[in-house]
Amino acid sequence: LQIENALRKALERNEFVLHYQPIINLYTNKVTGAEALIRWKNERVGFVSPDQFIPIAEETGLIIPIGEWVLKTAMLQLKDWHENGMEGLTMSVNLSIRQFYQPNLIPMIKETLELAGVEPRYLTIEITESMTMDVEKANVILHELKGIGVNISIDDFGTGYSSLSYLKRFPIDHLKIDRCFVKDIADNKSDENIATTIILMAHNLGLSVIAEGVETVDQLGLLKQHHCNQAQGYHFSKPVPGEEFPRIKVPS
Ligand code: G
Ligand code: G
Ligand code: MN
Ligand code: NA
Repeated sequence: LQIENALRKALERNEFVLHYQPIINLYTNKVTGAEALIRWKNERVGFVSPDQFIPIAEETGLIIPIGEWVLKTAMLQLKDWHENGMEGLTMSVNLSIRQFYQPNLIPMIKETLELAGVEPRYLTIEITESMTMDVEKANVILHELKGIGVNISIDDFGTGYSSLSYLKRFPIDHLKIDRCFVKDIADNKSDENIATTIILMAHNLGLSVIAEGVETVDQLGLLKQHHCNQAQGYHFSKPVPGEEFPRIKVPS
């Protein structure tokens, strides 16, 4: 309850900040995107991880204004980067389930893109498998999102409820392999097989693949060998404040 009360005041007190983690194209070794990740620092409860407060924000409905703040902040940051040497960079923003099913979602995204002056093709919306339990409703929303021109990623792929049939039906652009499948790919043959099977399946469905949680050169080597398209993880960079992002150097 202490956290809930603090969370209610966090927006007006400017206690949220976004950090950005680079997404690297494995064919060019260049940063092609950023994922926006929210951080909260409260003077009384201290630093709180999104794993802790996003669920509370969901329950209380506070996720709606917080989510709008995230999108607006990320799009204004992206506009600034586009105007300062990072043309073509894309921005990925995580949606939570309540946001996804909120009736105002599509107009809110359109208005935010217009306000920031960012073209929809530079925005990627990340959703998780578990948000698509209501397959019919999810399919309608995903088509509306595609209709305004944004890209869609399935985040944490492989960890949630999985019906492979929806992958074919949904208008998805990218599949993000959850970091638990990346962790042991270089040490464990069956984990390597799982990751490579996900990549093959995604490619057969016309999706590009992003590996999450890449921490070592060995993991990266295997992912490249199996034609994974993009990657993110501590090997390249942890999520950093906006000021630091343009200075990130990609290790080769
Ligand atoms: O960055 P890590 O930074 O600790 O993020 C932990 C979890 O919180 C991840 O599952 C991530 O997707 C989620 N998360 C981070 N930022 C946001 C956000 O802006 N909105 C939502 N809905 N989830 C977020
Ligand atoms: O669920 P989602 O993929 O949006 O969450 C991203 C989370 O993964 C964030 O908490 C981010 O800080 C974390 N993360 C990013 N790269 C790595 C990595 O290389 N290793 C680990 N352990 N976590 C990572
Ligand atoms: Mn994500
Ligand atoms: Na993930």
